[in-house]
Amino acid sequence: MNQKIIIGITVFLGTALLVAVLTWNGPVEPKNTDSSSVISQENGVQVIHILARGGFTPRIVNAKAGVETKLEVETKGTYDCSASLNIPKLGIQEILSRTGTKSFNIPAQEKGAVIEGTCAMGMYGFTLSFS
Ligand SMILES: [Cu+2]
Repeated sequence: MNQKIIIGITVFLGTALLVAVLTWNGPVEPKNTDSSSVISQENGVQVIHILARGGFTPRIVNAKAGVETKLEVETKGTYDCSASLNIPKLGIQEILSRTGTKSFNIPAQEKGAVIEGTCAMGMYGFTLSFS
């Protein structure tokens, strides 16, 4: 290989690396489907905690049927439309504050019940399924 080609490849790779570093937005928050980490118990009430920012995390929550449930939706510098929350089945249509946590009571659900939430435009969503 002659020197010009080596220099050319080095410049190319260096530029590619620079572009990659400059355009990287940091680690993507895991859109996990592990429900256990977002469900807790509070005086016999099942508490589900969802983060609304760039969508909803987690997107799928497997919750327990037959118990009173509280849904907490947390916003953390949420400047996208996941702050506009719609849960048609519960009659919820809310604009959440940019940062904070809003709680919604969900009556005990039957086994197999599914509650879906979306942003106002329907591009982001999450599903609570009860079993
Ligand atoms: Cu949206």
